[in-house]
Amino acid sequence: MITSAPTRSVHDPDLAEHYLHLVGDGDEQGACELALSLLDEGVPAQQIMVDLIGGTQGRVGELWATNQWSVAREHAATAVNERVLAAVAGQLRTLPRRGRITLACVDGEWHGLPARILAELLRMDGWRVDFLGASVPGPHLITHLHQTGPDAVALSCMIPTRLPRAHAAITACRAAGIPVIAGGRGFGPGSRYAELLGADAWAATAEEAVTRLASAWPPPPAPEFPAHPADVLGDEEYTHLVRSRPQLIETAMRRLAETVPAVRDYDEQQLEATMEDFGHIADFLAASLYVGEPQIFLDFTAWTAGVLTSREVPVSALQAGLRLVRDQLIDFPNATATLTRALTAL
Ligand code: B12
Repeated sequence: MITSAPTRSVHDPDLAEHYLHLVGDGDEQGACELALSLLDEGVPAQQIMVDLIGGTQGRVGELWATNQWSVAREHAATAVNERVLAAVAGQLRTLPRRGRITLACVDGEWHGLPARILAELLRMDGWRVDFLGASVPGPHLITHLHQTGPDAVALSCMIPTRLPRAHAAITACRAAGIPVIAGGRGFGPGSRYAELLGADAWAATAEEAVTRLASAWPPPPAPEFPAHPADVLGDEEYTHLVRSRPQLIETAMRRLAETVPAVRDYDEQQLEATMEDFGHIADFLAASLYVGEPQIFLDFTAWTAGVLTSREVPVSALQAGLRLVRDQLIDFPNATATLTRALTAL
């Protein structure tokens, strides 16, 4: 029985640093012990999950992005964080007293931990949660809904490239008569694209989602919007870009080798990474056209420039790549204008 206030706080920078060190060292046992001792002391489980585990996960990714940690170290640290989350959740006993909720990451969305944190917070608040995990294809999600009949679907989208798939999932859930709460950074600042894509509700954080679902659920039916999605979203330019993606990348790779001779000496791994980068350019541009928000693409290019710089790749390489893509899209004014804005900003 805890009688006094906890002596430690997850907001203490030294404690956060110590936990990051354990996670970065792959010290699963040490990290679990620290988190469980905080829980024993009376630190609320929500704080451990959101602030300590979630906050550390953000730092792990930043260390990867700035090339201070390898992908392998990031993956190992993410695995430790997932394990700690499960260990803390395993200590809690709550009986379902609200409804049933399905929680899934949209198709192609591999950032699974933020949704997992939300799942645990909802369980603690008395929901029966069906957590479907990362990258759930739309048709499988709908089959699951028909089998379980939940009161709500919570959809997580952390990268805007998945917004078209998120839109398809939201539309299908609503057609099945189940209201959708959307969240995750992919839905933009203040979850602004969630509303545009027809979600019934949205929340910026897991705590906000818990409050929203506890106080006013189900929400009043949202107006059917857009009445004819194809008229507003996913216009001709988006459709062209998605259809021509393989050809666009292939041509850009060929022309890159012609204009930057060093590319001819790339090994297989470097060629693969370059192709992947062209894929990201195409995907972020497509999402930007789909939603009609150039900012999605500008954020992506600014972030990519930072990632490349910390790996000693000159920004001129990204600029060359953007020009090679733009050259192939001259008949598409929105795509061209967005690429030009990104080039100017770089
Ligand atoms: C760790 C990480 C990764 C790991 C993921 C490991 C894993 N298994 O989860 C790896 C290295 C694999 C990765 C890969 C990529 N990543 Co990444 N990643 C991150 C990072 C650093 C942390 C993500 C995280 O877990 N945060 C911790 C959580 C707890 O934070 P949070 O967002 O506050 O979470 C809350 C809310 O989002 C909300 N929430 C989440 N889901 C839901 C759902 C509902 C319904 C509700 C209501 C609320 C809600 O509740 C959460 C808890 O409060 C972020 C940047 C960041 N600082 O967050 C980038 C980030 C998400 N990644 C990004 C990118 C670009 C990528 C890649 C494309 C990189 C690449 N070039 O390959 C790939 C794409 C992979 C894919 N297809 O999904 C970008 C997204 C771009 C953008 N928004 O414009 C980000 C934002 C980095 C950036 N630009 O600064 N990534």
